[in-house]
Amino acid sequence: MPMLVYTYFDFDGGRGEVARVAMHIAGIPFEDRRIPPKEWPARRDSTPFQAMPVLEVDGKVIAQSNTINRYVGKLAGLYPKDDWEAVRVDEVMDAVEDITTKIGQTMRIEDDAAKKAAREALVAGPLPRFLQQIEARLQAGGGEWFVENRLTVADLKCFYWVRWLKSGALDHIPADIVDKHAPLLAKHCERVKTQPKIAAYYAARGKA
Ligand SMILES: N[C@@H](CCC(=O)N[C@@H](CS)C(=O)NCC(=O)O)C(=O)O
Repeated sequence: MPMLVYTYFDFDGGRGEVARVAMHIAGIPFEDRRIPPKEWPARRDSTPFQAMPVLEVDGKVIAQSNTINRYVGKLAGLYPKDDWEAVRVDEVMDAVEDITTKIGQTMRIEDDAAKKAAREALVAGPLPRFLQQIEARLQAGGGEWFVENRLTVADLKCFYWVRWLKSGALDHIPADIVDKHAPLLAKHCERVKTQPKIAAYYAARGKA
C-alpha cells in the first residue's frame, strides 16, 4: 500500500468526504489531514488547482475529487474492475459533480437577493432535473445501488450530495426537494447512511 496523505477541510461532508470515508471504512492507513477553513487561504496556492481535496501518494500529489475517488475506490474495493461497470460509476460521480458545481457557484454570491434568485433558478429547473436523471441511473442499476448491486464510490458521491440537500443547510433550496423529485434517492441516502461501517465511522466521530 502506498503512503497516503489526504488533505481536505475539517468537515464531515462535501466533495472530499467520499474518499476519506472510503479509506476509513476499508481500513486503509492514511494521514487524515483536516484543514480548518481559516488556514485555507494560506494553503490555496500550494495545491495543483487551488482547491481541495488533494491526495499525496508516496509524496506525489493528485487533485480533483472524482479522480481521487476512482483511485481510492480501487484501493478500497469500492470501484468496479469491469470497464463498463466502471464508466457507469464515473458517469454518476461526474453528474453529481456537475450539479454540485452549480450549487457551489451560488455560495460565492454575497448579495442575499442575488443568492436567493440564483438558488430559486436552480430549484426551478436544474436541481429537479439532475435529481430525476440521477435517480433514473439508480433505477437502471436495480434501484438500491448504482452499479454491481453493492456500495461503490458512486453511492458515496451521491449520498453526500443528497444528504447536503436534505440537511436544510442551503437557504432557498427546500429541504424536501429530494423527497419530492427523487424519492428513490432519498431512500438510497438512508441505505448508505445505515451501512454498518459508515454508521460506525460517524458514531465513533460523535456524529451519528
Ligand atoms: N473540481 C474540483 C472542485 C474542487 C473544489 O471546488 N473544492 C472546494 C471544496 S469542496 C474548494 O477547495 N474550495 C475552496 C476555494 O475554492 O477556495 C474537485 O472536484 O475536486
